[in-house]
Amino acid sequence: MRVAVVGATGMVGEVMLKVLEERNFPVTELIPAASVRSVGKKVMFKGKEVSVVSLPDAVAAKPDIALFSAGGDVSTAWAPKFAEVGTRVIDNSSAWRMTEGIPLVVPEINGSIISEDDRIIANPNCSTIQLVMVLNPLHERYGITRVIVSTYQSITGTGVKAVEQLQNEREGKTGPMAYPYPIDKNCLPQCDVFTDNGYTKEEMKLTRETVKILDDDSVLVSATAVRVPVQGGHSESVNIEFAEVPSVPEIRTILNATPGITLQDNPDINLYPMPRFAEGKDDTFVGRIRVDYSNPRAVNCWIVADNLRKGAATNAVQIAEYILAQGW
Ligand code: 2RA
Repeated sequence: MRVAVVGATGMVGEVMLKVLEERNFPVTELIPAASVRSVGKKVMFKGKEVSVVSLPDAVAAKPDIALFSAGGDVSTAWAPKFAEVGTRVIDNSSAWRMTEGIPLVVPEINGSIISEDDRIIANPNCSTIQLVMVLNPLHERYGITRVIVSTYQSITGTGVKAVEQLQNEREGKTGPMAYPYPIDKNCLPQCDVFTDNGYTKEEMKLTRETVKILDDDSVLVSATAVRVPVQGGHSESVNIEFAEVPSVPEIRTILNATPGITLQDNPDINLYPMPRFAEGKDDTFVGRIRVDYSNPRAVNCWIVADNLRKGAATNAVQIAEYILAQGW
């Protein structure tokens, strides 16, 4: 398949190339595309240097699939142009996620909503993906009524500028700021910008995308998104309320049997998920599952995943694999 990676020189774009290689996706021609300032740069793919091309040239190449991770403005402007030449676009930006008729997909959960006619498929937000990976099997078993989630998000979710800010702060240097405040030895209760309702865009993504993916607008979601000086992945403390009193042992059994989830839950040996050990892996890790003694119909848990992999690149490639498997 001819595969374009739009934003190939960015943090997620580079992981997309790595995941395509690792999973041996049948790429017959790679078309790395980026902004004008990156045209001519080289990316490595399968041991060979490939030149980055402009977006118009990438459209002209009529790729079968285009993986996008170049920001919402580029997706808004260019995804339709690729779609017009028959390309199936898998977009990692937030541009199309809540658009009526655009599938918002975590393949393990709702891959089947993708139809042969779909030309733009939205990849959910990283903190949403790891959350719904755990919520979905439990929603199917018990019915979820309410979710309260607090995230502890890696600076890699912001990008290279944030990684450089943390590095500079730790080395006692000044430099460009990705955040309004220092991030080292600090936590910022702000991921992305604030909206008019007092919540950040990240918190509203978690709230709205979760309901769309579970396809159940009766599920109530309340989110607080926090940026922490961590690089391996996002962590989430989640309180899940069900329509009936759940069984923690059964919840553990269900999650342990769910593809894409690794259960790490044994307080006796201090076993629980951590971003440092989730980094570079594709599973969603869950632990600290315990009864909420303030509400018999609720449990608490802790969810961790590499936000650049399952939270972005790997989920996008898995969508491409799903499409490939349909033989369209
Ligand atoms: C973040 N989820 O972590 C957002 C975008 N990657 O900043």
